[in-house]
Amino acid sequence: MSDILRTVSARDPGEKEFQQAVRDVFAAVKPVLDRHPEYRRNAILERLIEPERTLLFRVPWMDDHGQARVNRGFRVEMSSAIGPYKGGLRFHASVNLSILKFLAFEQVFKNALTTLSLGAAQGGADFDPKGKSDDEVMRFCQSFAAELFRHIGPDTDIPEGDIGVGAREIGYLFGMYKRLRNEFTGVLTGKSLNWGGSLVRREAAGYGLVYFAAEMLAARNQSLAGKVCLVSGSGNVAQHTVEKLIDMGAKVVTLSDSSGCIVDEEGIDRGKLDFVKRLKNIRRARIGEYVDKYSQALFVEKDATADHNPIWKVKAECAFPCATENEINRRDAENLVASGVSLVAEGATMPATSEAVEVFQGAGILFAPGKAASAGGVAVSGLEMAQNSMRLAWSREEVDSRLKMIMKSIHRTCLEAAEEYGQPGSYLVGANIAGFLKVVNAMQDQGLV
Ligand code: NDP
Ligand code: 2IT
Repeated sequence: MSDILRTVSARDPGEKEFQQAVRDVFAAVKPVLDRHPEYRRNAILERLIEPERTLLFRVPWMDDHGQARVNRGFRVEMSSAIGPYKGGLRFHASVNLSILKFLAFEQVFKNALTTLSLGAAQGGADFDPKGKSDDEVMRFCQSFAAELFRHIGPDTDIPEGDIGVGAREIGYLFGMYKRLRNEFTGVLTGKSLNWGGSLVRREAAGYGLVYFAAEMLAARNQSLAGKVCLVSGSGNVAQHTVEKLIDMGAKVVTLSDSSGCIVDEEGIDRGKLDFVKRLKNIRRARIGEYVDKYSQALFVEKDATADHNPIWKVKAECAFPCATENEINRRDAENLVASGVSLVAEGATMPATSEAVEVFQGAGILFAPGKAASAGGVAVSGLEMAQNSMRLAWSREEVDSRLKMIMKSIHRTCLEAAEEYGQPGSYLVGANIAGFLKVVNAMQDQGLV
């Protein structure tokens, strides 16, 4: 296995996020590799780390001042072993090939856990939607779709949103796809409800995360009721995590964005959450405005030079990181443990560094990796695809009950795989092994492709 890790760092030396994801997954699946020497002959690991196809393209667009601009667009089609390529599109200034390869690699195992037939991809652009007008966002999306359209399709590759891509962007991308192809198909998920979107898709990642955490606690005869919870981020996943935590009787005391975090010891109730939704989804403003409205709360500005994030020092019992990768480092993990947190469930993709995860394991914290705990989003994308193929729309109750069943099933699958491979109770090991086996078995069946 160390040969593979050396290959990754020699071939793609600058891709630190991708290397981190590969190292973490392969370390967790080591017991499977030991049992299956035949994987080596078939170059299973070598194939898993090489995307089936990587698209890199120019995205020219005109800003509101009549100035032409150029961004880089990407789509990393990682694996079609168990279904068509499926995964998000991220628009953020930090987007590069390493980040998209890591996200696409994680998506392989996450999608395998959903119980549905979904391959894996991830794409996006180094376009920063912050401060852009609606018209600029539309022109950018149209230019992006004018190239992406030739590579995607309802049975080939079905993108969805991720950071910086929500219903507005999916709408503009879909409009251009439809125009170029002259067909109305379920080629994108996360669509608005009146033209093919699924009920509960917007809520799915956050709701699913909370359903998963509730299962973890139920397995120990506990519940979320009355638990003090930390949530980071304030976008799609964070908002719906808070919403479901409130439903379950928990008390959420934090939120954040890239400018800092807010701490509200009284708890974020439904009214405050509605304010946050308007603030972030409509006005697209900064989280600090929360304290202008709710003056008992505290805003702590982000300090890029600090070695820790103050959000993870707030006293609580459960933590749900829902912003971005590597937002919890070793020091943050130690702070979480010291302040009494006993459950960490990842809503974001790889929010904890490898060192942070080691701290959680060492302290005996209940830890759920994002590929299991935040699989509810892509799972409901799969349900949106199913509804689109049938030209039907299921009720909210139908989709929500399927989501609950899927999260329960992922939870059970993780525990069974962990048990079988001698690490009972480890969601980290169980999630990686179960996802890995599903994909690798399909690869074995389909020959050397
Ligand atoms: P959104 O764009 O809706 O929200 C992202 C949030 O994270 C914002 O509050 C944003 O702050 C904050 N954020 C982004 N980058 C940084 C950064 N570098 N430092 C600090 N804060 C940051 O995205 P989502 O909620 O959709 O995605 C959040 C995470 O969840 C990602 O890791 C994504 O991969 C994962 N995920 C998403 C799913 C989905 O269906 N959308 C499903 C499963 C997982 P600001 O507003 O300042 O940019
Ligand atoms: O990280 C994720 O799972 C997503 N951004 C959602 C992907 C999808 O295709 O629904």
